[in-house]
Amino acid sequence: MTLTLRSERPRGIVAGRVPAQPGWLGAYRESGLAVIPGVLPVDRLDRIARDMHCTYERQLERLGLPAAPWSGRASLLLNMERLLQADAKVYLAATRHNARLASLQQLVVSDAVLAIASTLGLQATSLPTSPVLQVMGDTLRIPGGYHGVATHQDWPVVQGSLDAVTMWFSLFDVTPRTFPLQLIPGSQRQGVWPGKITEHTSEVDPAAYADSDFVTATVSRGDLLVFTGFTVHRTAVKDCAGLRIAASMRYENTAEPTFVEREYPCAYQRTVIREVLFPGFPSVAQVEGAIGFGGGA
Ligand SMILES: O=C(O)CCC(=O)C(=O)O
Repeated sequence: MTLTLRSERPRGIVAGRVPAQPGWLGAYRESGLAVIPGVLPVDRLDRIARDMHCTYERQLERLGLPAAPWSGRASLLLNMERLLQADAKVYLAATRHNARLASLQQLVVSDAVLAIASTLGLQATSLPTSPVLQVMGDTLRIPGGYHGVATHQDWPVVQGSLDAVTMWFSLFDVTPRTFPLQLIPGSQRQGVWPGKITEHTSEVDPAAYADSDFVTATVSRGDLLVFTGFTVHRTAVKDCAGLRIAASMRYENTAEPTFVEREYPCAYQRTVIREVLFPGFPSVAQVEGAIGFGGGA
């Protein structure tokens, strides 16, 4: 049985603005996690969901399959399911692409979000990597693929500033039945927990915790979940169904003394493929079709 962490939305909260005296700061310091109510503008979340929908819709059209027009979360899920059934490889490529959407990237570095990082004590906030898109759906399981992240901490995966913050942006309401995150309050106080590096993460030894140690974070649309790099957490999967899409993002403190001393390590590396991906592509006509050459010389 896990407790449920609910965000209470105080009166007068305006999306996109961080209050001068945030009530969540004490919770974050104490338990290593907090839900910040109503800070993300819902129209921005809608824009991201619509852009994601566009990605799946274009691919379905390309494959000659019917695509549902945008009408909210249900249409997005329907198109995701259709594409996954038609071609799992294309579905995965589309989902990876969605993590690169400008609308998503804009949200995670929006003024309100960076103000939260600064309220949490980060100076000259830096980003070790781009947002990681976490798609969970009982009808979107990929055989042999990941379905939820096992119990872990984020700091060992990044190894940057000790006071790094993870922020978790959900596009829709998250209930205890729609794949919420579960976290262990106060777990940051033990530093790095015993565990091992796995393919997807750095997994905490199951002997180190009990199910009853976790709280379930339910979030309303527009709320933001924040937690420390040492907060133990996992994806709740049991008895869950429907679609949940969240992006998680890490923020680091350029001024954290051990980060400075260690000369800014970053376990995430960017790789660039130098080979030509599609030999012979594009023809001049294709370039002209895409960008137009206008009337001039
Ligand atoms: O969203 C999820 O299910 C997992 C997210 C997570 O554990 C992380 O970003 O570290």
